[in-house]
Amino acid sequence: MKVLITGIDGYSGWPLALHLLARGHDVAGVDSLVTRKRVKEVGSWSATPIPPLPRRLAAVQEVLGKEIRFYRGDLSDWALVRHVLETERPESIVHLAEQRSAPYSMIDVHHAVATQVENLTGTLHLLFAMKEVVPEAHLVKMGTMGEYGTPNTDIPEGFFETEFRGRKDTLPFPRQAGSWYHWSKVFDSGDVMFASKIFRLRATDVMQGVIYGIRTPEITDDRLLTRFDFDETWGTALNRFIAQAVLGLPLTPYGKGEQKRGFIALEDSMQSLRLAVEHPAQPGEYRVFNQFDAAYSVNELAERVARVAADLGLHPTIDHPPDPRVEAEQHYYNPIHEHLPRLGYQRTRELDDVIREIFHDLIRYRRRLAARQYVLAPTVNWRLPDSRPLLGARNAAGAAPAPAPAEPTGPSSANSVA
Ligand code: USQ
Repeated sequence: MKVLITGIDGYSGWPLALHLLARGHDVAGVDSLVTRKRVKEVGSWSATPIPPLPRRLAAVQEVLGKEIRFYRGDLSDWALVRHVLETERPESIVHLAEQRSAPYSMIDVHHAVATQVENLTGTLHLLFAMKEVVPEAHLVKMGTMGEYGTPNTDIPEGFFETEFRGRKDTLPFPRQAGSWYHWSKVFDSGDVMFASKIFRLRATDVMQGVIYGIRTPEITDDRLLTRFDFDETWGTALNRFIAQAVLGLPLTPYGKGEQKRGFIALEDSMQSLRLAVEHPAQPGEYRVFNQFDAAYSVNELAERVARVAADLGLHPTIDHPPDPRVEAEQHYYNPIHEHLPRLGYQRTRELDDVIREIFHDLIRYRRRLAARQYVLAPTVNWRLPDSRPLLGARNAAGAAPAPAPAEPTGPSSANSVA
């Protein structure tokens, strides 16, 4: 199948391209490379060294013997979006090109606005371009489980049956997002649902849980590694906890640590996106998949990381910094996730095995973590606007960091855990 991936240079976009190529799909991608810039903006870098895009593409050619057609540009550019769709005429579009960080969107008014304008504009451009150029194509849109928030009821897959004053209907389940980023995804979902109705587009909205992991089977060469963020803004909980353990820093479940989320391994997330691509929605159909394997509290994650770390001879402690976010620190959480298994989805990775795998890689790249250690502390506070005055220029204590050493691109020596 001809698949276009928007956001192909990102954490999920890159391994998805490799996964689809390995299964015989034809892959093209578009990306503005803005995540690379934004990670620099907060003073960080990927723990795994990511080659410049042309070298990444050359590595795909050399290692996998496959070609990815690449377009550099931003989905805010209507002419570019039309051009890519007219040139590629994809059968399926996996839309990942959005600002993906909740803390980044909470930094100040400018980051909130940039997040919402960018995410909504890109999606609207894609929807209109699909209508004009490839109305038969299927859109697989990356949403987020965080759109639902943490209601005190089970969470259905997008829609639920309800009765009010004696009348029944099937309606979208209420959304109660917890950041400007998560709200941008809610608004996007509304736009995709509406466009599928009026333009009769095929659409799947994937409510993605928190993804963890560093490797997929197609990553057989260091040049094919995906990015791995560990800073407060771009790194997600489990990935950050492992980076903290490698550096001998306390793990940081925020507040009481009983906030639960749905989690899925990177490799299984790729499997589920492929299944969505290979089983398109019907014309005019807007369907919603909840995409995660199991729910864990952040305390459980920290404890599991600490156990695996102990097996590796590390002895991390667990700290509970005050929660910088406005979120329930203890709550009911039981989302339903049945649609993907009906398409054949099966979990293949166990949490502890992936934690071990991430440790293995992060120990190799310990020097890169150590050189950016100051980005780990939480400084973006949901309650205080403009809580982080100078991105990338201050450490947690408010002092400017020492000038950054040159970026080490090779792994540290294998046993440099201390
Ligand atoms: N958390 C900690 N300690 C940390 C970092 C995070 O306790 O050091 C907590 C947060 O307070 C939150 C939970 O871990 O309760 C998850 O936070 P996260 O940073 O791992 O993930 P989140 O901000 O929710 O966003 C991530 C991705 C986003 C995706 C979302 C899926 O960055 O793109 O949409 O996961 S979900 O969480 O289901 O909405």
